[in-house]
Amino acid sequence: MKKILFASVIAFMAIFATSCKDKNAGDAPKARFTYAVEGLTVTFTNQSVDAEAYAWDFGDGSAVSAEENPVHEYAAEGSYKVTLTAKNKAGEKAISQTVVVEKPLFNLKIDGDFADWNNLPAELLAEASVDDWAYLENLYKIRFISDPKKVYFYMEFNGEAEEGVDIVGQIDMMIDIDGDAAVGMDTWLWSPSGVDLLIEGNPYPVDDPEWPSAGYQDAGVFQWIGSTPDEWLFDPLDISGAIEASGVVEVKAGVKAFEGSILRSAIPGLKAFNVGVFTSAADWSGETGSLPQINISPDDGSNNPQPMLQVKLN
Ligand SMILES: [Ca+2]
Ligand SMILES: [Ca+2]
Repeated sequence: MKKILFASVIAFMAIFATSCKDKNAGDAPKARFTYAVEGLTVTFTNQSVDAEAYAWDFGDGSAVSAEENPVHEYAAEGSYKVTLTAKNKAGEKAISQTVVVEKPLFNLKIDGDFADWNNLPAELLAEASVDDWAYLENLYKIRFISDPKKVYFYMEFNGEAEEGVDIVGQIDMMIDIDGDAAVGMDTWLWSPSGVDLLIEGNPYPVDDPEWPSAGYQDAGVFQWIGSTPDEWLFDPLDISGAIEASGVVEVKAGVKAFEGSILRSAIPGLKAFNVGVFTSAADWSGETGSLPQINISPDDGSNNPQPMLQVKLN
């Protein structure tokens, strides 16, 4: 009898303890997180439920962080076991995930400061400049480089205006994205061409009620839909947000430049990036620049187009 009574007391106490916990302290939290890797930097997003405090162990021997959504930079590439412990008055729960970070191929920021273009791996950089005898001479230099996420570009051009019209007011990037010169539009500017994609925009802000633009980030992206290589026939692709661009900056008297990037995943069917760039006056009155440059012979006037610039896609 005594034994039974004792058991009942225990049972009663257990029920009492459970109900107390439910009423006053709630449930132990659930620990959850997601993360995004950019080079050696990882941005963690906490998705824990019912937590009041956190402890992040980044798995690299660094100090534990109590931040809710920390950003952590690893000193070296590798694979790290990251543990998030979520806590509240009722207890704590931990969850671990393995995070892999890799050294970026290079560091470029789209910020209007072009010094970062001087420190890039030469084997990845594709560039072209103009000679002063070129037929179209106002686009001075183009540079392209790609990492697994983006294709970056830098362009330098005549920043002057004639009778109030910018000599370089439209910039067209013509791109062979399938690496097949036999598919796509042909041009007289480069050979072979095989253009499948066109990116066209003004690097300066345009205050036009019909076509307002804050800069090259608002450039139009178009897919070639012609049936014969001589047809200039393009359909707009809605990939808003895929282009990033700095403002135009004067780099020396009369010479202006800007930089930008294109998100690779936004371009359907991107297998190659062979590119030629031409510029037009702001009022579309004529072409003003082209790179790789047009080789019209000073001797006999014959046109000997160069191939487009081949950008290595890593
Ligand atoms: Ca920069
Ligand atoms: Ca093509």
